[in-house]
Amino acid sequence: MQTTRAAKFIDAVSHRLSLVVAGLAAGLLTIPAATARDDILTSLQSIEWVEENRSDLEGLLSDQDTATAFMVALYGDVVVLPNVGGHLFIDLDGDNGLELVATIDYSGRGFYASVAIVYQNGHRLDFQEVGGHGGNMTNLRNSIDDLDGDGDLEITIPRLLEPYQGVEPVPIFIDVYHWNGLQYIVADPLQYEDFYRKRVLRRIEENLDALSVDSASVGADMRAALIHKYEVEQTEIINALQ
Ligand SMILES: [Ca+2]
Ligand SMILES: [Ca+2]
Repeated sequence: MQTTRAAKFIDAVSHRLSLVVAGLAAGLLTIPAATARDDILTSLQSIEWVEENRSDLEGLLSDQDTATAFMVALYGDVVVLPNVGGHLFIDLDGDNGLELVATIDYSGRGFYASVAIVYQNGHRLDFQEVGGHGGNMTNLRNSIDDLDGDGDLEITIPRLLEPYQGVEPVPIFIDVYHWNGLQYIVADPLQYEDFYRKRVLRRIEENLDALSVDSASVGADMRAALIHKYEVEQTEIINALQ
């Protein structure tokens, strides 16, 4: 019964989306109309977010535009509209229920610094946002991993340690966000010491080693800026693990 109802919703939305896509192709629309946004939200509220429905869920949010339209409808009246970069349905806590994770840009310039996590709660969709400290997330899939092997997935989000200045590389700190039973919160780095020491710190040290050799492929100014970046990152991690 529920599947039939869901299928009807999907048909209705598919039809609506095909009009939107046609509009986009014709250059007539930049974002789906409000009614289409509400249809996407209604459809996603009406379908059970489980592994068995993954293809339907992914069909409803088939690209960046539909994912953005969904988030705009979900957030409701907000002053600054979210733009979705990457998104995926994934079971974060191993209960067979899928969650939606999406990178969000608020600048309009493609800085995906925030991560939205959407959970199904009966017919309601709850959401929270984490991060938002300036680091740009370019690969969402690589930012989700079970870092401590307890079955729950952590989300890693870069945080800028210094403000952007032109084209110079900026030092970042990778924050780990983990599930506390109610929501995702930033973790104490000491709880993920292996991740920081064996993965993050090791990579920084490899980069510093490579930069210690004068290389023709990197100009002197860039080399100095990169060494500064990695040294700041190295210090920050060592301090955080004390
Ligand atoms: Ca789940
Ligand atoms: Ca974990």
